[in-house]
Amino acid sequence: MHIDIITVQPDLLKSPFEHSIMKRAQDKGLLVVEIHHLRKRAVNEYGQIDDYQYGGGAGMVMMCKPLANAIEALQKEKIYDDIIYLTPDGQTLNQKIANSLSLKNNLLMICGHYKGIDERIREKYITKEISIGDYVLSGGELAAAVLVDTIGRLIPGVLGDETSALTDSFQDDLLAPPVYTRPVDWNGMKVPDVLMSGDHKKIEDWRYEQSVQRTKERRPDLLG
Ligand code: 6GU
Repeated sequence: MHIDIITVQPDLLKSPFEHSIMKRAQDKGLLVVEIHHLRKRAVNEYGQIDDYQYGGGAGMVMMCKPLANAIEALQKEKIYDDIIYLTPDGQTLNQKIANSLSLKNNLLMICGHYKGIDERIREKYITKEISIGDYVLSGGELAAAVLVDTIGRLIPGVLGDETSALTDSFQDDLLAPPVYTRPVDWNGMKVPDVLMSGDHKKIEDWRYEQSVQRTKERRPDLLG
């Protein structure tokens, strides 16, 4: 998968993909992430990419021309399955959306700042609008990092069996069960006997029950 990201804060997007599973995905050649600095498309020598909003009001709006130029330059090289705008008024990200995006080949993500981007860019180019939750971030970069991470780990071949995404919380609308490692007795707190029984069927049943119980207690909304 190839993911292009257009941003005015390229430094914010350096580190998130240089570690752990995102690094492994790129090292294996399964994921390429390319950051594109919108400032290179500025309308003047001062690096301007935003302007006051029509109708008045506080906050700047990202202008059409720099964004259109950046998007169209990238579209000359690739056909995008989706052009995604990260915005608090988008569809709230969940595992189902992540699963479906993980099957795409080329994605373009646009990070907004200030009051956001001119509505005409949304109308003309954007095919999906995604929010990562009901709170406000200073810009779309951290949201883009979250989106790339959640998609990237689902790309076939990125995770080995030992870290299979299939057993993650939310994968079947259930939270993950509790997990334990050595020692068996930590200051009098013991690991549940069933996990040491060696009976795989029993362990599987126990984990499923724990998942259901945990989901009922913490996220009854997931059970429908
Ligand atoms: Cl995608 N952008 C911003 N600026 N804030 C957010 C968000 C996105 N998702 C949740 N809050």
